[in-house]
Amino acid sequence: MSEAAVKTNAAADAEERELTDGFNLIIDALKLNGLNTIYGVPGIPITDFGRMAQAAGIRVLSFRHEQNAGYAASIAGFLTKKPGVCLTVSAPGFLNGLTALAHATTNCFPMILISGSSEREIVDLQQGDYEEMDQLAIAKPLCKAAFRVLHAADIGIGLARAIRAAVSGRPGGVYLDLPAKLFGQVMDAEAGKKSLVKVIDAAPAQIPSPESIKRALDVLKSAKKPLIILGKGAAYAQADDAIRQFVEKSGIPFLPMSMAKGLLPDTHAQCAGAARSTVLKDSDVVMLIGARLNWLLSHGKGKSWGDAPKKFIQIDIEPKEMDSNVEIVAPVVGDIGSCVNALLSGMGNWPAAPADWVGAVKAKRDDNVAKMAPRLMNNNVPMDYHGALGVLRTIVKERPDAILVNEGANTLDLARGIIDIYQPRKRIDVGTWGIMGIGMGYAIASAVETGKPVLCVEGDSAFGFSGMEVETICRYNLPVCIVIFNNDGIYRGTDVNSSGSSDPAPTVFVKGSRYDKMIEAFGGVGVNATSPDELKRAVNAAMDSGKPTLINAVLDPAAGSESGRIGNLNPQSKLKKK
Ligand code: ADP
Ligand code: TZD
Ligand code: MG
Repeated sequence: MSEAAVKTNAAADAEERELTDGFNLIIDALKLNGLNTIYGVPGIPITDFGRMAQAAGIRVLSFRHEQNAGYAASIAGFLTKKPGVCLTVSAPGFLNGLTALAHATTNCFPMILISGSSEREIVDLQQGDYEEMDQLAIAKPLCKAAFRVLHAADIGIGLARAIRAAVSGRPGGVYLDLPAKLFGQVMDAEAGKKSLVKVIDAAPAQIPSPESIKRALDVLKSAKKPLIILGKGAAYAQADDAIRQFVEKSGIPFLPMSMAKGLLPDTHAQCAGAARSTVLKDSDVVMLIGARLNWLLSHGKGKSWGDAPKKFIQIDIEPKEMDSNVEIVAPVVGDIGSCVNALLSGMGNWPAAPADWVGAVKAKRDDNVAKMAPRLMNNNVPMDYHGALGVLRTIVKERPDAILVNEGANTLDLARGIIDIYQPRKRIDVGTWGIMGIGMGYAIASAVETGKPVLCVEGDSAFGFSGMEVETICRYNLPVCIVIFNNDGIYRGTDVNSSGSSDPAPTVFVKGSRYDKMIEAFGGVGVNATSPDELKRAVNAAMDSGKPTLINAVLDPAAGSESGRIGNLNPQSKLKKK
């Protein structure tokens, strides 16, 4: 046969064989594993990938900034127990997404950041490719695992590894590096199909040892003043019924961490939310369920925990979490569903919780709630936090299935305490880092993943970090109502520049800003609310209509305090000039 004839035969063969490529294999691998939503920002080298994914039935939500897309993916992971997927371009897009990946890891949310990258040969020789960066190396210390796929035939395995790493054990963020060349790599379609992996049992149950369960129950039974603390790991676990049964059977007061609110309603007879300082100080045995003894719990020691000796029981999937801050006398390592069910089975005829303790906690709580009540009914103009939050508290009570997103300083701390939550995973907020900027990303993912209405309660500063995504909310016509607590600045709007120059002080913004006008630019509903009554009307109208709405709630600029409730963490100079 002549050389020309051989070539023609080979071409004919190739034509007959069905082919696939990197683009299609990534899409097929995602779909095979039930990852049907992508949050991202398009550009080289992933523009066509986004289009093709959309055409193939994946929901592709295009954001204005990768950080917001990343936060959306991270909370999608929290809400669904499947890794949220964020897709970015190389170097700058990747870096923008990286904050969210680190955030996901810190908060124990499963997420996969997929970034396109430039050519390895050029990156490794540092020859200056378009958006050149050694992304894999940079991602590694900031996430739970990081992988790169170089060959189309490895896409299936690469994604399987990413999914397992994200959701198994303690969940976290995973980086998946996809160089531009991979997308166009062609291979035989049949072989491609075979190379895909449907991950079986991605987060296997981790059964606690029977001894650890017995030890924990013995310690708990010995307590005179027991306390259960529920953390966002317990909310993530989706073992809602078992947790409720366990808490109720034990009769022990429980304290929900911010994002664990609603696992049992905040109005539950055993809820000690409004008696927080009392129960931390006076308890003698504390059982942590999916909550770490980090700064949010004052590391389990010091003034807020009082002088009385305490014993800690901790349930967590991560063995290394035990003894991280104080001694854990009864570590229970396993997934929360398995652990709590094992506790329930071992409880037998559980004695009633000590009545004097339960009574004392309830009395303190009822007293605090009663003291707060009149402040929440005030109709002051300009509004203060309590007047505005009193209104929102009632609205959430009447609409318990709405998801509340919350960020800010005073806006966060006061809303967390005042707005009762009635169902699991209905309150999402700044999390472990106390981060500003989660607002719009969280709102978008909540609406997309759950189909429920979303209420965002945002400080004016907090909102600014993700504010441009109101266009995204309008574009996808999501049922999101944003309320901005506008006090003209960070903590307060009253700071003055003591230098005598005309610059404003670092913590204040333009006075009398009208954030409501922002959403009007994109066809959403904007409302300026100056009193609790106006606020109430506007929020109810937004929640009824489901239309994207932004309410500028005009607050007294002097109403807040420096750093909200965590002013004690804020170093302040005693030498500063007045
Ligand atoms: P919070 O901020 O609400 O106090 P943290 O984020 O500090 O909560 O703690 C959550 C804990 O829950 C982490 O230590 C994490 O390992 C753990 N966790 C997450 N998911 C599970 C699960 N399914 N089973 C057991 N523990 C879990
Ligand atoms: N940047 C990031 C990413 N996270 C942060 N937490 C901060 C900066 C610092 N910071 C806070 O801790 S709260 C806050 C900032 C900038 C804003 C508080 O102002 P606000 O809320 O308007 O959102 P209030 O109601 O005025 O207190
Ligand atoms: Mg403010």
